[in-house]
Amino acid sequence: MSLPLTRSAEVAEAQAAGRGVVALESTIITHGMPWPRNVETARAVEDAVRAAGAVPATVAVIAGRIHVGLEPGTLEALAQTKDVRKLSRADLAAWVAAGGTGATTVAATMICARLAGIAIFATGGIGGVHRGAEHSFDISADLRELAETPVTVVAAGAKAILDLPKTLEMLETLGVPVIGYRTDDFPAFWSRASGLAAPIRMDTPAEIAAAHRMRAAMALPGGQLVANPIPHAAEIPAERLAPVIAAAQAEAAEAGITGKEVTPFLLSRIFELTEGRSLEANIALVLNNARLAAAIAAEIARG
Ligand code: PSU
Ligand code: MN
Repeated sequence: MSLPLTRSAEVAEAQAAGRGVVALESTIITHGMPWPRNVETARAVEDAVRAAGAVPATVAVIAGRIHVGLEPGTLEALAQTKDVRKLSRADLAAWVAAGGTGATTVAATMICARLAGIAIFATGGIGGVHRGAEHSFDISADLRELAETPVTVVAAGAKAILDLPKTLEMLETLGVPVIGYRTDDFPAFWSRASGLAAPIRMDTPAEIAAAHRMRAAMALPGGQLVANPIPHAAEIPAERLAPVIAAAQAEAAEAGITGKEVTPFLLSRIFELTEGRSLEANIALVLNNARLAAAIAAEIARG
């Protein structure tokens, strides 16, 4: 059976020429940010990757095909579509087989990146262990994917809506290298520091690329998580966010939100409660991650 996978012309040319390619997810567009900032951000992130010398490959499922690199019109249409399906590892294959359209999470984007031969992926924050997971068992499939799929993921740590100590423990259990980029502190998405130690520290894209290649040489399954702190100017101090997160969490519990609705619900409530400041920070950190991922991709392409 041949894989229903379509590369954009830009991605196909870059791969043929051995240039760096950076995968980008689409759930952040459809479920993580409101229209029209979502499509503006998606375009700005693609441009940031190009400006840094690599080629962007935004991933989504369109009418039963995995698209690696979206044409501008397709990106815009996806960003405007309401109730787009959020696809993770569990539903990706079933949805593609059924001819559906959907946005890929970190886990699903990693799978598609591997299928397309892309080693590096930039996003905002990965999913992780939710607060109260000891009762809800809500742990993102992103963590297991990092343990299985050999893609280096650049994120601003894990979203502060999560239980960060448990998320780090889980990553350690799964054997996922967590690399603080120019920091000893694991970043907390909207804030530069979580107060938790980053298990590994690296200060250059070349070191991250070398570790990526060494994992391949050792035939280790799984990827690396590069935790890149939000730029100083864009950060929201953790103390300011704590009550907002607590309020959003209480509302989610009150409303009985479960499963894949939890993360989008919390993000949109935090956006409303911070009067949009959380979104500005989110955009700044995604751009910052795209630039670093492009630099790592260029190093990996250099070989
Ligand atoms: N980071 C963001 N916005 C998002 C997400 C991450 O800034 O919307 C998405 C990613 O696609 C991530 C997903 O993979 O949330 C995690 O969802 P869950 O917790 O249901 O696994
Ligand atoms: Mn979940």
